[in-house]
Amino acid sequence: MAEVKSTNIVWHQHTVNRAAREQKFGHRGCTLWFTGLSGSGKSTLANALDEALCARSARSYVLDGDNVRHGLTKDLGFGPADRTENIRRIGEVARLFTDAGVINATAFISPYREDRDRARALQQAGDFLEVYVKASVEVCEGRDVKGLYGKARSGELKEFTGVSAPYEEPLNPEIIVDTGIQSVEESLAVIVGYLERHGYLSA
Ligand code: ADX
Repeated sequence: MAEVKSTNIVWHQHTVNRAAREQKFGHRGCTLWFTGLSGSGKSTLANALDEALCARSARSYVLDGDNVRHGLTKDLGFGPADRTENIRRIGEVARLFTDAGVINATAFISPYREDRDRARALQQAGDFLEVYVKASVEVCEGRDVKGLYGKARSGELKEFTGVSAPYEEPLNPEIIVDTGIQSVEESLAVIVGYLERHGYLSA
C-alpha cells in the first residue's frame, strides 16, 4: 500500500459535477473491469466495446495493461507487489474516468482478488462492474498470440500468470464471458446487454 505523504490538501468541489456531465452525455459513467489471463481476450473485448460505444456516441475509453505499462506504470514489473501497485494506480484512474462520466474499460490481468476488491472499493456501488473474461490456461496457451506462454514454459519468462504465477478467479463478477466458447460478437452482446438492462445505456 502506498505511503500517504500528502498533507494540508483541501478537496475542491468543482461546479461541473458528474451528474451534470452524465445528463449531457445521456448515459452513466462506470468502470468495466476486465480481468482474466493473458490471451483471454480482455483487450480485444474492451476494444470491441469501445467501438460499439463510440458508434452510439457514448463517452468511452480503454485503459489497457500493455499500453499503460509504457507510461503511467512503466516503473513496475510483474512481482506481486508491483502488480498490486499497478492495479492500485489503475483503480484510481478508473475512478477519475467514472467521475468524468465516461464508460471506461480496464484490461489488466489483475490476478489478485484483494487488489480488484480494493479498486472496487474506490467507487460507489454500481459504478464498478467486474467482467470475468474466462478462458483456461490451455485455451490461452493455444492462442499464445504474443508467444509469451512459450517463453514462460521454457523458463525464459518468470512469474508468468497461469504458468508460474497465480490467477485468482473472481467469486462474484457482475459479468462473465467465456471466450473459449463465445465469439467476440457474442461476448460483446452479453456486456452491452448488461449495460442496457441495468440502465447504464439506453437500449
Ligand atoms: S497485471 O498482472 O499487473 O494486471 P498487466 O495486465 O498490467 O498485468 O500486464 C499483463 C501483460 O504484460 C500481459 O498481457 C503480457 O503481454 C505482459 N507480460 C509480461 N510479463 C508478464 C508476466 N510475467 N505475467 C503476465 N503478463 C506478462
